[in-house]
Parts: sequence; C-alpha cells; structure tokens
Amino acid sequence: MKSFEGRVVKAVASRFGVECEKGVLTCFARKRLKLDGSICVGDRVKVTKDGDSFCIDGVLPRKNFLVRPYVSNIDVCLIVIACEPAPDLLLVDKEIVNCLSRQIEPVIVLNKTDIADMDLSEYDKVAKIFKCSAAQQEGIAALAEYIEGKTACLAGQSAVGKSSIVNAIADSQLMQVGELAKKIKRGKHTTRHVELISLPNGTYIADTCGFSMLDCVEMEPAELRLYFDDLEEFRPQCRFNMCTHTDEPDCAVRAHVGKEIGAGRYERYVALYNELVKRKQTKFD
Ligand SMILES: Nc1nc2c(ncn2[C@@H]2O[C@H](COP(=O)(O)OP(=O)(O)OP(=O)(O)O)[C@@H](O)[C@H]2O)c(=O)[nH]1
Ligand SMILES: [Mg+2]
Ligand SMILES: [Zn+2]
Repeated sequence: MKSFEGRVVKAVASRFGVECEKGVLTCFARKRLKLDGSICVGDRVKVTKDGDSFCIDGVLPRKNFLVRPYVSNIDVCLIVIACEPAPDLLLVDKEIVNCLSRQIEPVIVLNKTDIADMDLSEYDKVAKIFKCSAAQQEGIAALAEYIEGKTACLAGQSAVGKSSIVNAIADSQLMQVGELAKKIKRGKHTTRHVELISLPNGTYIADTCGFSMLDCVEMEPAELRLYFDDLEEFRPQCRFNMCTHTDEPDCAVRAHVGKEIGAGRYERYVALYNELVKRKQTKFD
C-alpha cells in the first residue's frame, strides 16, 4: 500500500478533501481516528490508497488550532473590520489576545475604505495594519503579498467583507458573497463551513463563518498583560513588578493612557481583565 502526505482543505461530514501532488482527493478516515474532531481543516495528514478509496491514517503534529472555526496550522489571522457593521474593538482586542496566545500573528484589516477610513493608530504598536476595499480591488495586492506562502484565516463580524477579501485575493468568485442586510446593518453569516483555499503562490486562506474566536481563551487575569505589549512596555516603571495596571498605586501604564497608550485600548484591556476575573469567580462559585 502506497502512502503519501497531504493537507486537509475541506471537511464535509465524514469525508475530507486532501490536497496532495495529484490534486484534491476525497478521503475517508480510519475508524481509530474518530470522526468527532480528531481531523480538521488545515491538518497535514498521511494518506494510504486502499483499493479504490483513500484513507487518512494519521495526523501530523499541529502547530496550533482554533476551535471556532475549527482550523489548524495557522500562521496569520486577518482580523477584518469595516465602517459598517460598526466595529467592535473589544472583539478585535480579544481576537488579538487569542491569536498571540496561539502563536498566530494578528493582522488588522480595515475593509470598505471606499466608504470610510478609520483612525487605527491605537494599534500601531500592536499589529500590522492593512487598509483595503475588496469591492474596488484597492490595497488587496499588498495584503496578498504579505500572506504569500502562509496559512491565513479570517476573523471578524459578519458582513465586514471576509469572503469578499478572499475573493479579491483569489481573484475569482470562489465564495458566495452575501448581501448586507440593509435595515439592521448586520450580516447574515453567509459563510457556514470552513474550507482552506489553496492559491497557486502557496498561500492557504480559510474563509470563516464570521464567529469570533474569543470564548476559547483560557487564562488567568494576571496573564492578560502578557498579550498587551503596548502596555507592558511601561511596566518597568510601575511601582510593582507584578502590576496588572488596573488598581495598583503608581502604575506607569495608567500614567501614559491618553498619551502613548490610547484611552480606548486601555479601557478595553481593563474590560477584558474584569471579564477574566468574573469568569474565574463564577468557575469556583
Ligand atoms: N462598499 C463596500 N462593500 C463591500 C466591500 N467588501 C464587501 N462589501 C459588501 O459587504 C457585504 C458583506 O460581504 P461578505 O464578503 O459576504 O462579508 P463576510 O464578512 O464574509 O460575512 P459572513 O460570511 O456573513 O461572515 C456584501 O454586500 C459585500 O458586497 C468593500 O470593500 N466595499
Ligand atoms: Mg463570508
Ligand atoms: Zn502598571
């Protein structure tokens, strides 16, 4: 039996699309690799030809994985926002924390610049920022170049234009683009399944369903600051070495809010911190 390696680019029920030298093959999984989640899109797998069918025999070690959407081996996450639907920056900050805690590089993408621009200078020290209009094909080339050869996933609220960006990058209408529900200015979660799109230049893109990746962040409140480099920069000047920058006296971070640290960014740090404290309390209640 000949066996070879490939990458799972699609999962539908118990069938997997595995990309390999021969193209994308439909594969089944060995029984011992239970079908309830031991294989996900993004996995590098070993495949064996078994008669007329192909079977996944094993999954190679993962670099990382996300639960919602369920994708593995991600290098970069494009966190997409737009002027409409109105950006939820708390969600953006949670997604950044989630990325950093999983060795994924967060990249902020402001889409729909044909409608409005937005000041994102609060994030200058936090993540690489791209501005684009998928509709006008503006700023797309730079983004495509940045993710070349990497595996990128997209995150962000419904209707910010994730699928449109994937289309623009792939330069083809691979994905179904939904109408922004006009009255409520909220999307309809058009994209429902996860699929890795393999581009000729070695880039893989996972279009996702618009859910946030945040609920799966498991960490101690005191750990949060490790994912806020832009605040941590000032910690050496805080009175306490273990300062959480919330209510300690002589906190250098608080002293720089409104100057080098954006007030909104700091407020969201505190909101996230309090959320983690609350979660910890309810866990032990
Ligand atoms: N004006 C403008 N509209 C855009 C742009 N990009 C996308 N849209 C529109 O925004 C709406 C939503 O786009 P989608 O690409 O489906 O958004 P999505 O983020 O994939 O949404 P979900 O799949 O529901 O999560 C569509 O009506 C698009 O035509 C843009 O650059 N400018
Ligand atoms: Mg979509
Ligand atoms: Zn401090």
